Amino acid sequence: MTDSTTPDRRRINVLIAGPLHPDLMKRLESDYETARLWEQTDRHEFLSKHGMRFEVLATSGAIGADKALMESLPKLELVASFGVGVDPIDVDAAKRRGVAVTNTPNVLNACVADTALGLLLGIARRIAEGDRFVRQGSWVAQKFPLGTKVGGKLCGIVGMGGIGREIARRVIACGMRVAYHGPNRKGDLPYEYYGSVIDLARVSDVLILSLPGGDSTRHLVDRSVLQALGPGGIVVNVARGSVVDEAALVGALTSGEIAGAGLDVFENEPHVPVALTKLDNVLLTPHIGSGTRETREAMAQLVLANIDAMARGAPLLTPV
Ligand code: 8YV
Repeated sequence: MTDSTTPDRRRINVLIAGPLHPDLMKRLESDYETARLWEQTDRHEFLSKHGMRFEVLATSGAIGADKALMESLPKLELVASFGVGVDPIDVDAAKRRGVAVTNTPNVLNACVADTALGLLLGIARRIAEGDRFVRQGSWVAQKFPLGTKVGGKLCGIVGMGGIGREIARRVIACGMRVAYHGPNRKGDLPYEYYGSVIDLARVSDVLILSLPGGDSTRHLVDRSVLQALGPGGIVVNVARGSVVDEAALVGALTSGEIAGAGLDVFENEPHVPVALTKLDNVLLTPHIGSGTRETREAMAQLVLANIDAMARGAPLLTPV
């Protein structure tokens, strides 16, 4: 409901940084004055001519928003991002300027956790490998090698936020035990806490990564962590490619220093090291963690709700 004191939603100008979810784009373009930044032939000229207009920058965890872009928008009040991870957004620069940043937490927890469980079972039970085996007609001539039971094993979760908690519930349903690492011990959780990732890796059979990306977590999982996990160990990454030293991971998978990996994220997406594509003990997905129709729709709604709140002068729903 609007009254004479609340700003007219149509007067909010939204700069769309790159291609977003189709329904989100449709709603933004019907409800607000918008422009598509990525379609401008001369981005620099466009920003110097029209940068003054925009109060909102709509972006995503894949597209981001750097300091230079935000500086070219002098009236910017809100960076509304589609996705929970804000690592490609210069949040500090935004905050210094008094620009709010919103993301889309929680609505994607279940689907990202489902993806992690799928990758774990896919590797432990050799599901994609079995699919290739059947399709190639190998079944008639050979026995398929045995997999690994996950029940009874210890699942180390790195990053016990909303997604980590959902992963814990799922692996417990499979009979696994859970321990975790993160910046803080969570008083409400019964799982064992480890203050360092290497100590967690040492006791874990499986390491699932569900922590934020960014400078502070870059290459947190390095060669020493992979060695600590050991030759029976499985790594599952649904966080960011940057949290793993990818070269060390390829080395550990090739040499048998760890048993396998299920990877939804990579250091240089959409490029994946060729060496990974050659390995049978690796399951690769194209950053599909939150990629269901239902969850992407919920994320789009949350982006819109944040922009709408800003336009009405109401509190933001999910500020970072
Ligand atoms: C999205 C993600 O696919 O939420 C995140 O941080 O990585 C994914 O859910 C991505 O952000 C959308 O661009």
